[in-house]
Amino acid sequence: MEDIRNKGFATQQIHAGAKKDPYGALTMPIYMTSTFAFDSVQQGSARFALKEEGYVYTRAGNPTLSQVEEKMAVLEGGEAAVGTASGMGAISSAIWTLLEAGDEIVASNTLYGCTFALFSSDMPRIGFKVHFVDFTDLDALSAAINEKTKIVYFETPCNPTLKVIDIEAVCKLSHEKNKNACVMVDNTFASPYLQQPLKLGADVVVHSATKYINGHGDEICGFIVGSKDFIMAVHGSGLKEMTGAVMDPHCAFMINRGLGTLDLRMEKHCANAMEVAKFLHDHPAVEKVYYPGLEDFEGYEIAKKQMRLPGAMLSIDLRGGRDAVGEAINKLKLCRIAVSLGDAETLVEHPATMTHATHSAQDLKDSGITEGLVRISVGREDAADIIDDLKQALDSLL
Ligand code: LCS
Repeated sequence: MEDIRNKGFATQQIHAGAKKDPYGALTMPIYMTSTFAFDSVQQGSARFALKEEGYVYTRAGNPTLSQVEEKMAVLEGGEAAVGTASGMGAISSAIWTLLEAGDEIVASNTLYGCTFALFSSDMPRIGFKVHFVDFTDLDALSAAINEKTKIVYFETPCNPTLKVIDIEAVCKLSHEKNKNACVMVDNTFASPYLQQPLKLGADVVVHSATKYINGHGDEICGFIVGSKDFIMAVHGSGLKEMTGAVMDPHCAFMINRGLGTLDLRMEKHCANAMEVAKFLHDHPAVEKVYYPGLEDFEGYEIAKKQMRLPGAMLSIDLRGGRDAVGEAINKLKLCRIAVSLGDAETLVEHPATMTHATHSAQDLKDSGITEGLVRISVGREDAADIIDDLKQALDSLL
């Protein structure tokens, strides 16, 4: 469908990337093959030289992947996309494609634990300088960007404090300070249904598609979305030669299926999250609720400006601190104690000792993660049942 980019989100999430199948299959089959046979040496050589379109080897491309990659590109408003074996695979493949010796990175000081470890420990270990900044402080951000800055990297809302960063303002400032800087946004917490960073000036979007994009908690995968040239470069080096973190065809099939209901799932997640956030806001055992949909939350106005709905991730500070976390969370009966997010089940975790366990005490402080912080990925159960379960657990603290 040629004019798919002019259609609505629901139409795009179902039809984008659809291909004509030789047998008329409506659903894209799983091309579970490592390699593709050529009709002749000349054909193989032409494909390697990019002089003829067609597939060569699944690490470089596969029809089942192509469909879901085209769909993600359309949903994010990018020219092209590539699927990866995990969210970390997406982040590493994207940054390895860009970096040259001597380049510097400016990164948000509130990030998913493994992304933070990549930037705070692994990148410096191999010689790249990384400056960490609070991206809500535009003066500090401006001071950190220089002529060596190759990548400006952030998530919004941030994992796990839900800090909201003004995408448009950060992109404008970054490009003013260094027109060659690549602004890379991790859109995992929002999904393209809620927020489209490329339309606000970002150069590249990365995803842990393990989360809302898949939505069923049964795959580990990721995406990189950007310009055609950048995605070609990712295919040619970062992904193909450096990380090798390609998405497998079965996973691409599952993601294609998951994406067909993204809008419906996000509407339900967000409606549930708003009810849960309001309940938690008024509960006496809760000191603070971190949720971009609450008017008294710092990021409320920016979230309203750049997100369709405020998402379904939230965190709470318990008045009783770390001791209260163990006491209350172990009493949950319906909500599950687990990391990850975006699944049908409501998932509850303790960032300081789980997703952000590699943070030092200072890192936790800088990212705003308290000992009593509990993160909740509000699922798609009935809101009343989620609230009942949280209530019985929290009431035990009173
Ligand atoms: N980006 C964000 C914002 C994430 O939350 C995660 C994983 C990743 C990237 C990495 O994606 P993966 O390789 O796992 O697909 N976040 C997790 C979390 O908060 N709990 O468990 C995993």
